[in-house]
Amino acid sequence: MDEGNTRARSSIRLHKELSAIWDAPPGWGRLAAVNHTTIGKRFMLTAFVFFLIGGLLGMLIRAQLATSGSAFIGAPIYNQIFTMHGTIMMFLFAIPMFEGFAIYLLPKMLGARDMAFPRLTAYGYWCYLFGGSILIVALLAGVAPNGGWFLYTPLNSQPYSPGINADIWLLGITFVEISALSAAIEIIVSILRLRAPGMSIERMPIMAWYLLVTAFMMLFGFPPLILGSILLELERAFDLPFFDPTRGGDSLLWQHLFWLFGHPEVYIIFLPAAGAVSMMIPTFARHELVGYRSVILAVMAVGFLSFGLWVHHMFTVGIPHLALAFFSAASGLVAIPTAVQLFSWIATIAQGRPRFDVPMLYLGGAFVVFILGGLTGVMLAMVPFNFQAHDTHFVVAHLHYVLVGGFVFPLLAATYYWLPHITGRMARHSVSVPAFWLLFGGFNLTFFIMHLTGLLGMPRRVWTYPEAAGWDIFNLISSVGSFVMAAGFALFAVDIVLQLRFGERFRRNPWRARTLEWATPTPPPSYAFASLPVISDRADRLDPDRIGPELAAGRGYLGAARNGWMETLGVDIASGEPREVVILPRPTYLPLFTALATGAFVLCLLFKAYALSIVPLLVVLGLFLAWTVSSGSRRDLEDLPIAPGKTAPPHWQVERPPSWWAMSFTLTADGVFFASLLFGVLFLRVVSPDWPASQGPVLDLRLALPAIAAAGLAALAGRHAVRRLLSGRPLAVALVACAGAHLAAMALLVAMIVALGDPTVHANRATIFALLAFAALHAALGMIFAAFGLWRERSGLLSPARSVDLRIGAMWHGASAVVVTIALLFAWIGSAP
Ligand code: HEM
Ligand SMILES: [Cu+2]
Repeated sequence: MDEGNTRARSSIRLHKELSAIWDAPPGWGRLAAVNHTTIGKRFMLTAFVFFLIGGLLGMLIRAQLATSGSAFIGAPIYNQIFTMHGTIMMFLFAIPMFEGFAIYLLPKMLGARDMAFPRLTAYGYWCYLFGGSILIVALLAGVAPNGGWFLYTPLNSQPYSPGINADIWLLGITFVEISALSAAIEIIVSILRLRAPGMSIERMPIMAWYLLVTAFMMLFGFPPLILGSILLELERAFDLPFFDPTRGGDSLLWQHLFWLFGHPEVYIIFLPAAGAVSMMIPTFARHELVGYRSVILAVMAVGFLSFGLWVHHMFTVGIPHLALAFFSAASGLVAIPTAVQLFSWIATIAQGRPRFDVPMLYLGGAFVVFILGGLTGVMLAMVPFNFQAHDTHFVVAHLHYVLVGGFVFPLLAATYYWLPHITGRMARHSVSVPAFWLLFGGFNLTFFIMHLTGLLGMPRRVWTYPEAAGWDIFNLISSVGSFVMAAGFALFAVDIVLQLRFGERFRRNPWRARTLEWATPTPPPSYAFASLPVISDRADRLDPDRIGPELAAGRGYLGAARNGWMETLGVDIASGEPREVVILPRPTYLPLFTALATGAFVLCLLFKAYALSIVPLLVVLGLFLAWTVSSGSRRDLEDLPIAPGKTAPPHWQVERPPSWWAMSFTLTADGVFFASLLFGVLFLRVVSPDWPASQGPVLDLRLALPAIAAAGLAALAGRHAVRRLLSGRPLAVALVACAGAHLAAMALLVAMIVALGDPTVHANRATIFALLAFAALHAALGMIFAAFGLWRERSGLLSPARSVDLRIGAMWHGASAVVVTIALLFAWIGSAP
């Protein structure tokens, strides 16, 4: 028998064995899927459906604005429609589309078999679906949010928006955001830890850098928004006056918290798309990306800078001149790293031997549109011009040029580029080119005109305008343009369907790309790679056509099925040396059930059934604990063979497995959240005019100091338990002491909250209430962590070698002590007589 034949047979056997382990069950079992390929596709498909809904709303807006005095939709519905259009596009389309894209592609680009926390991926998807559905149902029921996608107060405060509309935004979007935050943590950990052996951090494909920076931006950008949403919901539901200027609050606090998120958000949308461009251009230019390192630096610079720009959305609210000058200059500055990327793309094309294909056509359109949007962006960053154009259709034109040029067109290019990977078929391209010209022409017709109507003074967010204004002809052209664009999207959809039905099949790598995702079979099997590649060069200089068959034959790492385990490799963050075998969880309904319970909790809050909401909350907690039942091992294992002559321990036996990193980044997000809260407290104390210097409540130090001591004790006991575990001594007493100390801290904090009196009388009390409640929550969760450690120990899941569960708990106990101390310090300063 010849060698090729044996190899083919053995690779088929390997394929069967791995499929048996990795494939989700059929039928209803699909709901239990946790695999990144499946969930990634679901994310993208769902995001696309939301895009269609959002686009439909955009068409309705344009239909209404086509002529003056139109009677098509009245003001109340118009308000809901433009608010939902913006909300859907930003939160339910752009971000989830990026998440789905990352979830589908990342492991394949990095040479891994899945993301680090597959059940979390699935949970995130269900949360997104349910949260998004709440918003759509509200739209159909006519109670959708109607105060603009940035939900400014006081318009969206209780007195001016008494209905349920704003609550739906606050709760529904927070639901979706929490899932995005968990995706961000998962993306960071997967990029840092789950790569092919030998893929050092300097060898990562450029996309991984973009996604890493984006995920970090989400880690820092979303907590302020989540905090703002919670505070506003607390104000709406319980009258805590954080934003009410008559009781020491300040509407501008909302704007700061919102734009602290909102400005980075546009880069969170733009960067993944730019990453896709940086992957596609080298393929079509047949030349590696010019200035790979400069691009990485530029992307990081964008990440940093974008957090210093939020005030440029607030130039007209009346802020000091110096601040205006600073934020204006800083806003102009982001043009530099953006230009670095543009020049790198141009240089790549110039140095290569460019080949033309449909994705390149769409990229060309993206360049033109994005550059125009960038230019109007620099205009808007100039304060005097901003005062003129603020809240006119000029801004609407600018934002669509940036979003469509920076996200939608690259996404269309990426669809043509990567869809063959998903389907295993090549696009037909028969209607792709006319579709492009309709889209490109229609887009410019729609939005270029808006610069003019804006300069002529047409405000945004008005449902109609008088004929005397003289804007009719422009608006009509703009509306016609939007229908041309819609025809383009329809043609694009037809093109995709044609590809799915009639596209030519191919085996792998149709574009002759040089990155790893093309080394999988197409469509990819659920385990992505039958064995994992060894990378000895930069990951954009590989040869998928050679690597692919080798991996399929099981010649790489982990090229055999073992114990029915879903395995992938964990590597050293910097060097990419293999460190551990990461054993991933099997398909399960738990994420779905947990998301359902979370949704029930959100609905309880929405309908103000606060007492009832305890039930789903406890169910959520219980289900999360149930997730951990199947993880870990009851005995220490020998190192496992991973390749001829090489072994590595299972992940629960190493010092810093993915879960340890996940906890670190969760605490980072928690820290950002806390810092935003402290910022809010300081902001109100310093800026708000109606802030009594002395008549605030007095924090009782006889309660505060013991609370700090108890929280510190909990942290010490937690660390002590770890030390005892590592030296093989019994540790139950230490953990019980830890839980007890948390309980004491919590009780003291609650006592202080009660002693505070009515938190609705003044923002001073409301902020102290928020600080104390945040600290109490940390103590309560600390008790759960201690109990969890105790339960793991009783179940025999801990040993000196398997200590990570306990060390994760100890991280929380430490963080909780810091939070309690700082919160009480701030509360005490604010309450000093
Ligand atoms: C599909 C074609 C689209 C059309 C015809 C369209 C049309 C419009 C119009 C006319 C407005 C102004 C509403 C007003 O001021 O009353 C608007 C606002 C907005 N659009 Fe679009 N749009 C489209 C696509 C997009 C995309 C792809 C995004 C983002 C990814 C987006 C994000 C927004 C946002 C954030 C607003 C501001 C909403 C607000 O003021 O609350 N749009 N759109
Ligand atoms: Cu901005």
